[in-house]
Amino acid sequence: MSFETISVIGLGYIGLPTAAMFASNQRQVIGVDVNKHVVDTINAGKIHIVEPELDLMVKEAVEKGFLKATCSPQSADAFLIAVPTPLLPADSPNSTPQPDLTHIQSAAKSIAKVLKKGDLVILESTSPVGTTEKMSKWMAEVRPDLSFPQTHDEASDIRVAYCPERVLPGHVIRELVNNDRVVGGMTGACSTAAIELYKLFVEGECVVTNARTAEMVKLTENASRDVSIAFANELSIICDNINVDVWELIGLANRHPRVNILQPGPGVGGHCIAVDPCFIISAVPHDAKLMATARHVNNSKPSWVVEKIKLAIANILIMDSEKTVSELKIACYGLAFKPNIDDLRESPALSIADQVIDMHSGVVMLVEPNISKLTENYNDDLLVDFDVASCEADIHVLLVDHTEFKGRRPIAGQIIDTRGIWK
Ligand code: SAJ
Repeated sequence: MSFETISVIGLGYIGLPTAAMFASNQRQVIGVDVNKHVVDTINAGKIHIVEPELDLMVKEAVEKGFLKATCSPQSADAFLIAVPTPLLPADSPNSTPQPDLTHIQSAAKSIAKVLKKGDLVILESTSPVGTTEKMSKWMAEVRPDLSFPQTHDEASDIRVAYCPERVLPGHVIRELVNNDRVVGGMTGACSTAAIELYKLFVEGECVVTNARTAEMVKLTENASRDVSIAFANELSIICDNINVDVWELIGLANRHPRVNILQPGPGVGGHCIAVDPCFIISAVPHDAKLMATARHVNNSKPSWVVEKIKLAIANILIMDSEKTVSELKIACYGLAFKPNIDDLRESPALSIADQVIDMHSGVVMLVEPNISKLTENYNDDLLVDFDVASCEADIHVLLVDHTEFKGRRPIAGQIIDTRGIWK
């Protein structure tokens, strides 16, 4: 089996680094994305996301002719699908949102047109259990002339596997190489082909299972982290009530050899931990009680932080009766969903900043060192430097523990530190 040409569908936070890894291993890589701006940016040797080392890898791969991007799929020996699987809006406030598989469906149908006998198709997008089987059926509907694993088992023309990505944003390149991979082929032959493909750059172990288990592994990893963070967030609320420093508490408890509590924060963000547990909960709502509660605890943390801000405003006004609300300046430090990245998706920090902008009649300042411009929904004046905010604001709300915020802190004003770095 040789994979001379590899196509990656979806050139986002996972697809683009994966495409760059294959290209830097001298394979011809065709990146496919529906967004023309993304395609043009990559073909110009540039990138549209922030990820250490990725810019140089893409530049070199494009210059050497190993990576090109296009809006429509072309023939290749292997296809990797890394498109988003967002959640659909919930039907009611109490129902769990359902996953939206339309991007996978349209990717599968579009690559089906260019498939040839012997090709390998791998789904990497985080997906509910059973999606790989559905994807294979969608491709079979378009190509009745080819055989697929669900009908022809080991003898199928097309090999299909689910292999979840597990890389941590900010460390993607290193983790793509070093992490172990779970390889869930629909048949043994599918797994063997997928391992051969990943071994082009993966130095971690490739562990074989079936597609359904591989899908559940990915969901389980992120649901487990969500539950652990919910425990830390609940502790932070309890500690605030009983006047105990939660960070000192966790540091001390973690000295126990079998205790490893995670860190509290303003809530859980990103496109994975805050989303993936819902893929389990929506499938088995009566059984996934702990996961549903964890989601509720983490989802309600931003509102708790906003209440803290309201309390700080009230306290200042009580202490200084000359002041009016509109004279108070509030600074929010950090908008990204976690430290040292520019990614605002599902960011609790951004949601808190939005609520502050909506509720506060005075000046609001946003400090986000990883972003030079906010979207058109925001006034350009909102984004200010750390030094301006830390000198001028009356209330300082630390939302993300970016490296730039460590080792310096505002000298005056009230501090609401959701990350425990300005203690
Ligand atoms: N967070 C806390 N406290 C913590 C750890 C995280 O509040 O102690 C918050 C972060 O601030 C952030 C959110 O959780 O808002 C998620 O951040 P994260 O660093 O836990 O995870 P992600 O979303 O960047 O990446 C996760 C990783 N999954 C696990 O660690 C199990 C990564 O390995 C996955 O590849 C990724 O999801 C994914 O793509 O699914």
